Amino acid sequence: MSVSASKKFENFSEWFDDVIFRARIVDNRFPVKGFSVYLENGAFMLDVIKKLLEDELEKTGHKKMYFPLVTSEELFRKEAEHIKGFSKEVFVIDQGSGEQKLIIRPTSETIMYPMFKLWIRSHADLPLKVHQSVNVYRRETMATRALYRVREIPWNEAHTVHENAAEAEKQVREAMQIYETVLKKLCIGYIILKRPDFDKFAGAVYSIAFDAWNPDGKVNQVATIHNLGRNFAKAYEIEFEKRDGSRGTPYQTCYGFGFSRVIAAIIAQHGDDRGLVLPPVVAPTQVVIIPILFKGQEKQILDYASKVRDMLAGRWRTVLDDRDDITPGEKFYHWELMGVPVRVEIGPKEVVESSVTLARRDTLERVKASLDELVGKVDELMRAIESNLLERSRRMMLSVISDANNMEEIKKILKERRIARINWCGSIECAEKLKDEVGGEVRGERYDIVEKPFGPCAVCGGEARSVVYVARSY
Ligand code: PR8
Repeated sequence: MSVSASKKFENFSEWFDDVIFRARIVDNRFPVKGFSVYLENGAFMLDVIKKLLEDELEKTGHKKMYFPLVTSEELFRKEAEHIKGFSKEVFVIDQGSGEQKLIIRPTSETIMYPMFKLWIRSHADLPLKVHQSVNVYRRETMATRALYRVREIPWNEAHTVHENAAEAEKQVREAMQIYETVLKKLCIGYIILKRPDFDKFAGAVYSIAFDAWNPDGKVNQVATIHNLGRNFAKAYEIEFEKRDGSRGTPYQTCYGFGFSRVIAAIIAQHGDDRGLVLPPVVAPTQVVIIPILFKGQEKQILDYASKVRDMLAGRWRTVLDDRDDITPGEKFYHWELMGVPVRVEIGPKEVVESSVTLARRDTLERVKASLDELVGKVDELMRAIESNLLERSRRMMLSVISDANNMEEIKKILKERRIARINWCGSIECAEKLKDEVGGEVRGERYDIVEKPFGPCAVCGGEARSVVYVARSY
């Protein structure tokens, strides 16, 4: 994949805004900052992704519940770090006439945990694992960006409570596997990083994050997992009777999966200058059949195309585009923009031969198949598209990372819209210097693999404590 020869890589913002609008994902013209409309294809993808994730959560014993949209100021203020992190970002409903103000959830810890306190009595009530797919609201002060940084955030949040620290630690691993499973199905390339302490979730002991590559070099944090230790349990007075009969404070985790950012990653990582390229699992239309009509043979061709549609429709979301007011070329253009994985072309030759011509969206390759082979061949193509997209995206993730040994090298890498891997002494001063002088954030060290420092701190030259990734972000 060439990093320079396309509009997507050269002028990402323009490409992205154009594609999400024309492919009917999002209309971002709603006149309130950070709020937008999910059009039919965006809404469809959102529902599919939600279902993929919820299935994995249910399989691993998470119970689905729905909690209120609001919390009270009193509940919101219980965990000191949490307030610090979120108080500037909340939307407040002023009810007037002396009634207490309500705070719209920026996340649901302060709404769920007072209920956990009521529900948890003894070790027999643990582990408690709940989740909900809802919108949360954050008055983002930074520039908002469709899907990437919004103020109405569609996500899934899961919250768990455990008897001891080891169980909570195990839960972090389980959450990681769940997110990996779903992101793999969507063919997304990412790295898993443990955030530096200064960037962890407000109130957490540590946070890990999934950073997905983006064509403009900014990383896209699609999901995070937080080990909360006992910080919230203490603040919300969640206690339980331990196995030995004594009272104890449980350990908690929470994790969130940002649906809009995942949609953004699918579009940004797989798309090309013709538009969307969708992994079959999330494509609203998976197969489009385009009849190439010739004078005098319209009926035979359309009848044959209908037969082909009937063979595929029960298996794949299939559309027969039999519009007669636009040309086949215009139809190709339209469905390529929509990212439909497989196109079936049917002209007079195919009717005579009892065959079809199949075109795959990811590589634009075309192959012929006989009608007998049709179903098997389409299945095969779908699998091939899925594995190609995954491979391509994973390769891209690795190829945008380069080692840097000093500020100059870091600057150069970020300028090339890439991610720098550096040795870091661990000091906040060096992280701040990076931010001020090269605009890069220390995103953290790898969580899934161990990486040992290979030189001194790239910023101050002092002894390095860890290998971290530096990038710009959304
Ligand atoms: C938590 N509490 O809150 P988190 N636009 C789009 N996506 C966003 C935005 C935004 N403005 N802000 C966050 N996200 C924890 C875990 C319950 C769940 C998405 O964690 O603040 C991002 O993908 O890290 C982020 O990783 C995820 O929500 C969780 O948000």
